[in-house]
Amino acid sequence: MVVIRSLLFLLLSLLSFSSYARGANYQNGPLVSPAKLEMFVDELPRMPTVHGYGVGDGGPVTAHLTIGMYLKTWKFHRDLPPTPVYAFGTSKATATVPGPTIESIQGVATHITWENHLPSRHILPFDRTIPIANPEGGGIPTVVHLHGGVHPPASDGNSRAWFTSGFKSKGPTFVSPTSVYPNVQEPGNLWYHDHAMGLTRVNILAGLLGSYAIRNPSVESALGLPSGPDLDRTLIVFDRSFRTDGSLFLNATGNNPSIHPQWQPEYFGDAIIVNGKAWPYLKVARRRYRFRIINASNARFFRFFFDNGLQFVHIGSDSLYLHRTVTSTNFLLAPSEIADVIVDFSKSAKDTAILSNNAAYPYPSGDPTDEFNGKVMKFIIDKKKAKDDTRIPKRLLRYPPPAVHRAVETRYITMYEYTSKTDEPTHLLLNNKTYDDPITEKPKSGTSEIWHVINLTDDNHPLHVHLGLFTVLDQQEILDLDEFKDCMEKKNNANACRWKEHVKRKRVQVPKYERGWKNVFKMMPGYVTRILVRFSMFGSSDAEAGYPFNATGEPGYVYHCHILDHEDNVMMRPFMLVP
Ligand SMILES: *[C@@H]1O[C@H](CO)[C@@H](O)[C@H](O)[C@H]1NC(C)=O
Ligand SMILES: *[C@@H]1O[C@H](CO)[C@@H](O)[C@H](O)[C@H]1NC(C)=O
Ligand SMILES: *[C@@H]1O[C@H](CO)[C@@H](O)[C@H](O)[C@H]1NC(C)=O
Ligand SMILES: *[C@@H]1O[C@H](CO)[C@@H](O)[C@H](O)[C@H]1NC(C)=O
Ligand SMILES: CC(=O)N[C@H]1CO[C@H](CO)[C@@H](O)[C@@H]1O
Ligand SMILES: [Cu+2]
Repeated sequence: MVVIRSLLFLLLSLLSFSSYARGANYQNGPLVSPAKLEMFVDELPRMPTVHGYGVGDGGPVTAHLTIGMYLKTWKFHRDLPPTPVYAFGTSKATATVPGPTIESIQGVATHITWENHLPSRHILPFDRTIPIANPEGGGIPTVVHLHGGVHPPASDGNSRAWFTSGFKSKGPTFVSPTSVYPNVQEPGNLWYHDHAMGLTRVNILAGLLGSYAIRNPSVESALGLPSGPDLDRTLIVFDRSFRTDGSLFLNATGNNPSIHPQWQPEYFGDAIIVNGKAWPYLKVARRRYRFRIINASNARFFRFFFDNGLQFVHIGSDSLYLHRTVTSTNFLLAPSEIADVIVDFSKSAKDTAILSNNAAYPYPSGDPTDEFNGKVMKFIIDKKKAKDDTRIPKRLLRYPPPAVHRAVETRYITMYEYTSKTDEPTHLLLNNKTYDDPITEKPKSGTSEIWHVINLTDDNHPLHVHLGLFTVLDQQEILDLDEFKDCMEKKNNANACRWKEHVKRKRVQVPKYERGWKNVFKMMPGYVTRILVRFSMFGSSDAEAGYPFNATGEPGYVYHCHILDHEDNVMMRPFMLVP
């Protein structure tokens, strides 16, 4: 039996690592121990800024940008050899990891032509047995999604709209290399990243991500917050492991190698990287700063806190401002969530502040953090107090509250994890459906819906809905979980399994800093989380307004778990808006 299994594994491995899948020499050399990388020796980089608008006579005008994806090397730490990465940039010479920060202006469209310049061998191992983009002509499929963006379906970076270098091969839903981002939505924080079918986790691990901000200069300057390139900083946080030759390490062996030769349910890296440097430092003045913190980890949650008790004043969550500021001493950020906070270093008794992390991994029931992944970066605070004429207003920007009575549809989204005989996860699905199963969610454009997200797994899954915005209404713990789970595994129907009789009356509220409109939320295991999703713009007063572009039609949008390893295999479903 063992022999047969080994033979089968060998055969599958050979099949799965066919010539183009097999990187030249990844996986060489032992892993770098995080203890070998001295912390706080590299300065926090500022990624290049690219303006998503041009200057016209009457003010900003639409810009047409070209951003490429390049194979190059990147220094993640003073003592690490250069690491082969995939980097976004306006040229190979200027490409960075993370990519350039794109700054757009509300109401002024940005057109971006995304170009793939990647040679055909991937720098990381990947799995060909999960649903995956499979180019006939070889090459590395990529497609860019602007996370948090409100844009037409053809510009959504649909997972099957991938393309390879020189557009030699294109996925079935590919329409155009140019995406149109109307920037009609509210000012706030977005990020762009690869979204190719079955390759998202490896392409992002390789470096294909960057931040994107939409600004409304007049509305935002009236708030009086810290602003300008020195005081308003974006921190893109992710975790990576390295080999001693500098290469990125991703385990080439799956947790169920006889089923999926390479896929593992969660990637965790040993080093915490901020703006492309492992545990960097930043010298700051003794005053207020604004930090837009993007969690771009594959699977690591972060619970951020300062070692010296400094507080965070939350002003935004995901892509929107909060209505009121919320102060916290620590907060939890799931993959792909964005926190927008003010930190006042004048309140620090010490001259240093270490941004730290204590989220178990996998969250919430995995290993505790250690001395390495428990630290993120260090702020070195100037001794003398700086002049500071910024302020933190109690009220920020107000958007309509969720109008539950206006919701036109109720849906149930159940999260299932499937395991092998040895109890190792093999794949995860939403509503027991694969990506290829026919579309079941067809919301009416310009309306709101109530979704009940039922998490029947042991993990916390950050659910992300493209295009829409949602507010978490409440979370109810499931009682008699085993009985309910049993029923769901037989019937896959929340009403038939009488879910209402299986939840605690007590409704658990979400933290105040997450009560605004969001595009990702952490779905607690063993809970039913109710969200109000709006597929509409904010109209005048509380009314819902339609999109100022055609949001219906092919290829539609998707909703998915933002743990990238889950999204790829295949916790992602399409949805289509209808008129
Ligand atoms: C890679 O994954 C396999 C299967 O889960 C495991 O046995 C092995 O220890 C992992 N290798 C490393 C270096 O983590
Ligand atoms: C980042 O997001 C991942 C995936 O959702 C999550 O596991 C991790 O805890 C988050 N990290 C931070 C720092 O928020
Ligand atoms: C889940 O999907 C599988 C594969 O399509 C099917 O065999 C099974 O009956 C489904 N389970 C439920 C409860 O619908
Ligand atoms: C929107 O696009 C779809 C698909 O391309 C098309 O069928 C439909 O007619 C369009 N609707 C409008 C109002 O243009
Ligand atoms: C059905 C199921 O797997 N439920 C899990 C939900 O989350 C709790 C807390 O993590 C677990 O204990 C349950 O097993
Ligand atoms: Cu997940």
